[in-house]
Amino acid sequence: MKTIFSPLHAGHSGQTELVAGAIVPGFEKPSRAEIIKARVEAVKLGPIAEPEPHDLSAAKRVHDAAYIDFLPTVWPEWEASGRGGSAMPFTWPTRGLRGDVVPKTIEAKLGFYSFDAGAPFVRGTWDAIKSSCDTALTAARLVKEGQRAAFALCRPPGHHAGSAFMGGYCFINNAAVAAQWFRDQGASRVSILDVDYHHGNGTQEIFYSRPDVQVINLHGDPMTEYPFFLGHADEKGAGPGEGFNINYPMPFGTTFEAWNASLEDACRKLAAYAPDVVVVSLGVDTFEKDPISHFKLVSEDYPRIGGRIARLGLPTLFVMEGGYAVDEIGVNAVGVLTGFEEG
Ligand code: SP5
Ligand code: ZN
Repeated sequence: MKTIFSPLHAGHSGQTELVAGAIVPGFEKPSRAEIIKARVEAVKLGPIAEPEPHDLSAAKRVHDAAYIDFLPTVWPEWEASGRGGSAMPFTWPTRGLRGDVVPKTIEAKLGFYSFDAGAPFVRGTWDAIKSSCDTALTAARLVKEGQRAAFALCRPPGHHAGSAFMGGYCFINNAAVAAQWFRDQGASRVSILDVDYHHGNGTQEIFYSRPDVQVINLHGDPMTEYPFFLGHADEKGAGPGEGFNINYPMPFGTTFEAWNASLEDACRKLAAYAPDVVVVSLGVDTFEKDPISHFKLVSEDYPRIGGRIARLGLPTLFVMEGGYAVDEIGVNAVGVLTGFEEG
């Protein structure tokens, strides 16, 4: 399958994040994408091409226009104000505060448009965000034009970004933008299968009331795992979307055997929905050595995941999400893709 990759991701570099009370180097770093790209080349998965630029109208189909228009202003405004480090918020309009008035000061605007401090900006961040979204849309077009599958090697990732919020290393929800683009191109139904370790809270929020995009998530139980405030099994969709959001929260220590039982159930529900296309939010932070996660998958498991997805027999867009065990990220992520091609 073809891979779409943009070198502009690399400008989103040197960010810091707040973990356990300390400002530390970001886990979501450029080497992640470079190592996956090197593995795509090493196993000869297929050609690698750069994304075509798109305007922001596709992103605005799933995100508030004001939120998207805010993103390119963050770094220039942060820098012009004399602030240093990475641009990130430290205050949020939580319950009881005014969430309907956009303040004027940059860190307050960041708080208004985020759910955590986990989506820091540096100088190259906006260009990386834009190129990551373009990567998903360019790969989506390959699938729309008849390829069985394509790999959007997106960085930064997207599944924690909601209609008007960033967080968790995510700014634009690349998978959601692609799913909506497929709908706008004539697909009747689209399924998003999110296998990242963390719940795709942004994706769920975007499509929660819609029957035309099925959202399925396999993830760490939000009672004990980030992002904590969404992803429970009783969240099944609202109104016309009821029944089209499916969550499989799992405990710390989950091994492939138990995880795969969830995948099997997910694939049965996905097949019953009979979508025209599948968008896979591909995170490999389920890996046993992931530094911020608590599942126990091993490298040999990833091709089996790809093989199961292939047996759905549907056009498939893979969109890169998380995975922080950098040494093995290429083997694991590309393992899913080679497993798909052999499946
Ligand atoms: C796309 C994606 O995978 N985003 C994940 C964002 C996770 N951010 C919260 C990280 C919390 C880490 N806490 C454990 C630190 C262990 N040293
Ligand atoms: Zn993740």
